[in-house]
Amino acid sequence: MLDIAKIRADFPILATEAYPGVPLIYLDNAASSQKPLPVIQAMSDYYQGHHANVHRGIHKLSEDATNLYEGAREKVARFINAPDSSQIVWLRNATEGFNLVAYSWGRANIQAGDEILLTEMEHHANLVPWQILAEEKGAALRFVPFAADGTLDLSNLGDLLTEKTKLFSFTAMSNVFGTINPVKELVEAGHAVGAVVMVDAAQSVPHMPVDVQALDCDFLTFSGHKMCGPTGIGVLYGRRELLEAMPPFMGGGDMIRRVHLTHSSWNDLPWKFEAGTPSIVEAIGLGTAVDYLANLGMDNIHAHEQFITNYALEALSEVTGVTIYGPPASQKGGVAAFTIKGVHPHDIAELVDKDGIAIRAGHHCAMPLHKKLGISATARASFYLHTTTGEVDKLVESLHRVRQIFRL
Ligand code: C6P
Repeated sequence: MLDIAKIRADFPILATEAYPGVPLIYLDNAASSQKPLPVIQAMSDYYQGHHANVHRGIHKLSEDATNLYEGAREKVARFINAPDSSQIVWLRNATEGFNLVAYSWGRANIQAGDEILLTEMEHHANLVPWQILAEEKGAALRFVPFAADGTLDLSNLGDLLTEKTKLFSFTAMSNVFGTINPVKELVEAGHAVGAVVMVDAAQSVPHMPVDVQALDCDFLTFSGHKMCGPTGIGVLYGRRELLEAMPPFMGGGDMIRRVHLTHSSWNDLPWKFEAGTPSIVEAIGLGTAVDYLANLGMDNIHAHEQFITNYALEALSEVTGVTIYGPPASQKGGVAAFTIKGVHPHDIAELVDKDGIAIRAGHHCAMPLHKKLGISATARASFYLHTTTGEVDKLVESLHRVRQIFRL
């Protein structure tokens, strides 16, 4: 069990006010999480006492910075049980993970007539890079549909996954439905037809234990800012043989071994994919964030979020005219996307904001998902390790007021 009051004291922003006299209630954790003091402190300490460029300096400060930066990579490798930290590539965010794989692996391996299998519940980050690749190469995109309850309909998976499928990429957890997908089963199905399998872990690594060796996936990507870390840092995990065979994504300093005027050779993994001065303090901040989360226990965090989600789904369902999207709490992470009959989701978000409650409204970068539901937008409350039932109660009270304002 987590000590939620103690955890909340670690997040300075949770004690602030959205408006004078109106305490902040932050229920937009799926968009970006808030940062605990140890992360803020580690980043401040680094700038106050250790900053220099990494991998370049002969001086002590640069060595210190390099050790902190590479030490953070090792922490992240341990956090997702990667076999080796050289398989952890630093990026800006999960979006860059898909773009890196699409440009580097995709351009070398996808040909006309090949198929790329995705699902209908993907975030744009796991759609658009493959659309660009498929168009360039003359490959086809296929989609695993979702059922009315927001879970994947796997009944036709055998027809969708064929020897033509070169890549299967899907989300471990939907950022709209909250559905937790059967990742291991899907990886096995992809491998059975010889496909390379990529996992969008942007909403899973921050919220539940993830073990890349147990999942046996080929690529997995996530963002630091959704898991108590800073913005500007993300991670691509890759299977060693694949990363080694892939050409670089971007060229420049640090990613090379030798440079001649007309050609160059590449650095070892993971630096082959890290051109230019990297996000040093951000990597260090993420290293501290994974220490913070691991110390609390990802199982405990997941259990707390399931408890809150269960509570929230029950409480929200009592609001007249509400529709909640996605499966029951037992099958989903800490996300509740909903609409209220007669009120646009943007109006819901704007009105609850007056009560200090931050939720998101819109398509949540999942336009095709909303199109299939026949709606343009949902309101979405999303929870994290510090969310309380009291905060959910405030949201529900505020939604009753929204209905009154609209005279419903
Ligand atoms: N979803 C949300 O409010 P970036 O922007 O690269 O850090 O993460 C992209 C991304 C990829 N996959 C999933 C499942 C995601 O949820 C996200 C980010 C945020 O739902 C911002 S749009």
